[in-house]
Amino acid sequence: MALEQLLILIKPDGVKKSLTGNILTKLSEARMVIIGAKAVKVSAELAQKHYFQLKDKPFFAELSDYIQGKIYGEPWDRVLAFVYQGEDAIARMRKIAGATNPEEADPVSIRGAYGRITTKGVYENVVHCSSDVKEAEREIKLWFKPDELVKEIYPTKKVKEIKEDRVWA
Ligand code: DAT
Ligand code: MG
Repeated sequence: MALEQLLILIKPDGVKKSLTGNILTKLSEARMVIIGAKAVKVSAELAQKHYFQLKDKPFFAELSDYIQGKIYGEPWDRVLAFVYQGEDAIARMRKIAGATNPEEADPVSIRGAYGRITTKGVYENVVHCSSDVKEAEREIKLWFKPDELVKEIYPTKKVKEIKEDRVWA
C-alpha cells in the first residue's frame, strides 16, 4: 500500500446538475482526506495543458470547451478542484468515479449514475480523476500552488518575485 494523492475535478456538468454534495459523499466512502480545494474558472490555456495528451483526438476542441464550461455559461462555467490523499488513492478513487465512457461505467459509480453522452458525442462524465502517480503529480502542480495545499507533498523552493498582486480594496 502506498500513500498517494490525486486531482479530482467536479466538472461543469456536475456543478450545473447540483451534484457536488452527492459526488463528495460517494468519494468520502474511500475515507481519504482533502488537502486542497477551490473553485476555478478554467482558461483555454489550462484546459489545453490539462488534456495535452489528447490534443490530436477528434474530440479535443469539444473536450476543451466542456472543461471550460463554455456550453453552460455563467454561473456554471467553472469546476471544483480537490486534492485527495490516502492509501492507494488513485485506483480506489477511479473505481468510485467509474469508467471514462459513462454508458459503460458501473451504474453505481459517479460516472455511471450521473454521466451522459451528448448528441454531439461529448462524454459528460461529471468528474475528472487522475490516472496514475505521474499524471497526478503533473495535474496537481498544474492546478494548485504549494501554498494552496495544507501539506507539502512535493518539494518546493522559494523564489523572489516582483509582481502586482490583487488584494481586497
Ligand atoms: P479519464 O477521464 O477516464 O482519465 P481520458 O484521460 O482517456 O479518460 O480522457 C479524458 C476525457 O476525455 C474523458 O474524461 C472524456 C473525454 N473522452 C475520452 N475519450 C473520449 C471519446 N472517445 N469521445 C469523447 N470524449 C472522450
Ligand atoms: Mg485521464
